Amino acid sequence: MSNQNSCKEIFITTPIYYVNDVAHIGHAYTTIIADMLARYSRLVGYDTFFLTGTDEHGQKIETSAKAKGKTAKEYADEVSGKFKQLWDDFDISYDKFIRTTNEDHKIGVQKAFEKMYQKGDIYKGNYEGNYCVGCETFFTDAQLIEGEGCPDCGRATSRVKEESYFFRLSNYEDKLLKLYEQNPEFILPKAKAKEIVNFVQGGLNDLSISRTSFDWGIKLPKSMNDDNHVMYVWLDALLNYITALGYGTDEKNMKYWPAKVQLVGKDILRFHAIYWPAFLMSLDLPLPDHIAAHGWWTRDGQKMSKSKGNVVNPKEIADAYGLDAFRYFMLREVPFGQDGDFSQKALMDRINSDLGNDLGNLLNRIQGMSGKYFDFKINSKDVKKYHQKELDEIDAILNNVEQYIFNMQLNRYLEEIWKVLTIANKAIGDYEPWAMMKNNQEEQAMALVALIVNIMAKVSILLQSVMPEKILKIANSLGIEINTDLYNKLIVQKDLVDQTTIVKIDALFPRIEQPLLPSADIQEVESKVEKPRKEQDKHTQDNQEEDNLITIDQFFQTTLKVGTIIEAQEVPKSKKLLKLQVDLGEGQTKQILAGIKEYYSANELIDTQVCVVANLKPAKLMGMESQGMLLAAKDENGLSLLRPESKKIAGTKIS
Ligand code: ME8
Repeated sequence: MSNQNSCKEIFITTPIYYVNDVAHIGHAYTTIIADMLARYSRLVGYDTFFLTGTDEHGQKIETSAKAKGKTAKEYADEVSGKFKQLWDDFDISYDKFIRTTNEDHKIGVQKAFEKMYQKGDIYKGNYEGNYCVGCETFFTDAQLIEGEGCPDCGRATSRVKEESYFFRLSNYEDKLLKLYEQNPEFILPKAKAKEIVNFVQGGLNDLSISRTSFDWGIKLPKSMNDDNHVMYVWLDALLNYITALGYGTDEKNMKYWPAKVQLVGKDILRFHAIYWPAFLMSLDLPLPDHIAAHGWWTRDGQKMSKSKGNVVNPKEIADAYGLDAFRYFMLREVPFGQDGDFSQKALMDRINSDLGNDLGNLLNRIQGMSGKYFDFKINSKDVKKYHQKELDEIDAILNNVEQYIFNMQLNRYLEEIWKVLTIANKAIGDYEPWAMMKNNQEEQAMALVALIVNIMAKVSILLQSVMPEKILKIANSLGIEINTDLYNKLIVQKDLVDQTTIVKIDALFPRIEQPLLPSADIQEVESKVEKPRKEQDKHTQDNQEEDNLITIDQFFQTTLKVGTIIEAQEVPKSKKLLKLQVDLGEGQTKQILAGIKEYYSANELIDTQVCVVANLKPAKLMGMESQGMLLAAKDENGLSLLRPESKKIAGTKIS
C-alpha cells in the first residue's frame, strides 16, 4: 500500500435519487458504499470530492406532484429535503448535494447541449415509439412485453409521437465497444460488462433527448430558438456529475473530473455505461475509471414493495441497531454486484459474531490485560523482538487490502481485515500472557499486549471508513488519533505506536439476543422499489440465473394452478391480447389478459385447460385488469400454452 499519490484527486458519485420516492435501504446502500470510499480516500490523503443529490425533473415527478396537489418544485423541495436530512442524520460525508433544479446545473446542461449540437451530435426529427413514465425510458415496439408492457418494470407504456431532438448514439457504437475492450474494468463487477457489450453489439438507436408533451424539465439553450422542448430527464440527470463540479459555470472543481468510481444500482447500469460515456465523448471529456453496479436488496427473501408493506426503512434499522453496525452489515454481507437479502437475523448474526466476538471482545481483552498487568500503560519497544513473525503476517495482509477498495471487492476487504483480528485473538490464546505474568516474564507479556494494541490500531485505521463512530471510540480507548499521518506510519511504513495509555470504555457491541424490531413494526416507507425486471438480452440469462438462484421456499411463493378457460374474447384494438375468464375451482374465476392472440383464436381456447400463476398482483393492460398469468413456452416456431397432460379438476395445485 502506498500513498505516493497524496495530491491525487478522487471523485466519487452516487446516482441522484428521484424525488418521487422516500429513501429506502437501496438508496442507503449506494450512499453508504460511496461514503466509505470517500472516507477511505480522504484518510489515505487523496484530495477527495464526494457527490450525491436528487433528480427532480421529468414526467414522473410532474405527475406525482400533481397527484399530491403540489407544484413540481414544491414537491421536489420537500422530498429532496428529506433525502438530505437522512444523509445528514447518517453523517454521510458528501462534499456537495446537487439538485437538478439548481440554476448552475441548468446552465451547465444547456452549455453541454449546445456543445453536442455544435459537434453535430444532435439533430431534430420526429419520435414515434413507446415511453415508460415510471422508468423515464423509450422503448421500441420489439422491446415491449405483449405489445404494451415496459420490459423493465412491466407497467403499461404510452405511445408517444412528437417532434424531438436526437443524440446520435448510433455514431458511438464502435467507440463504446472499443472502450469496453480496452478498459476491462470500466464496468465493475467485470461480469456485468458482458451484458452491456451484448446490448451495444445488438445495435444502438439514436436517442430521443427532448420532449414537448410536458414542461417540467430544463429548456433547450436560447441559441436553439425552440421553446417547446424540455430536455429528456436522463440527459439532464447524467450531466449532474459534471455540472456539480461547475461545468459550464465556475469550472474550478472540474479538476476532480474524471470520476474514480461512479456507483449505480444494476437497474441503471445501461444509462451509465452506454449513454453517459457517449455524452462525455461528445463533450470531449475524459471518461470515469469505473462505473460500479451493485445488486438489489430484498427483505427476508422477498422483493420489497409498498403493497407487501415490507420496504426497509434504513433510519429505523440504524436507530435500533446502530448506524455503524448497519453500515458494516451492508458492506460485509453481500459481495458487491450480487443481490442481497436483509433480515434482522442476518444483521444480528453479524453484530454478535463479527462485531461483538471478534472486534469488540478484542478491545475488552486489551482493556483487561493492560489494566490488570500494566496499569493501562503500554510500550511497543519489545514487540519486534518477540513477535516479528506475527507482524510480518499482519502487515502482508494489510498492505494488500487497498486493491479491494477501488475494484469494489468490499466484502473481501473486510474479510482480509478480519483475518488479522483472528491472528490477534489467536495470539492471546497461544502465548497466554496470564501465564507469562505468573512466571515473571513481564517483558514478554508487555510485548504480547502491545502487539495486540498495535494490531487493533492498524485495523481501526482501515475500518474507520466503514464504522467512523465506533472506530473513533476505539481510537479514544487506544489513545490514538486516526489521521493520514498515523495511516502513513502504521500502514504504509508498517511502524508501531510507540507508547500509549489505554482508556476503559463500555462494550461497543453488546450482544443482541432478540430482534429489536418486531418484524411487523419495521415501518414501511413509501416506495416504488418493486421493479420486476425482464432481462434485455437473452445471452445474459445464464449469468443472471446463476446470480439469482432462489430457494425452494421462494419458488413456493408462486401459486401455480390448473385452470379451465370458460370464456375467451378478443381485446378490441389490441394485436396481441385475448381476454380470458379462467375457472380456478371453488367458485373462483380470474380475468386474465394474455398476449397469445397471434397463436390461438378465442374460440379454440374455450373449455381447454391451462396452467395459471394464481397469486400475481393484478395489473392493468389496455385499461383492463389482468389477475393472473398463463404459462407458455415460446421459441422461433411460435408459442404453446402449457397444459396438464390429462384433464384435472379446475384449481388443482401445480408443484
Ligand atoms: O434511478 N436495492 O433514481 P432512483 C438496491 N434518478 N438498490 C436500490 C434498490 C434496491 N432494492 N432500490 C433502489 C434513478 N436502489 C435516477 C438516477 S443518476 C444520473 C439518475 C438504488 O431514485 C440503486 O442505486 O430510482 C438505484 O440505482 C437507485 O437506488 C435508483 O434510484
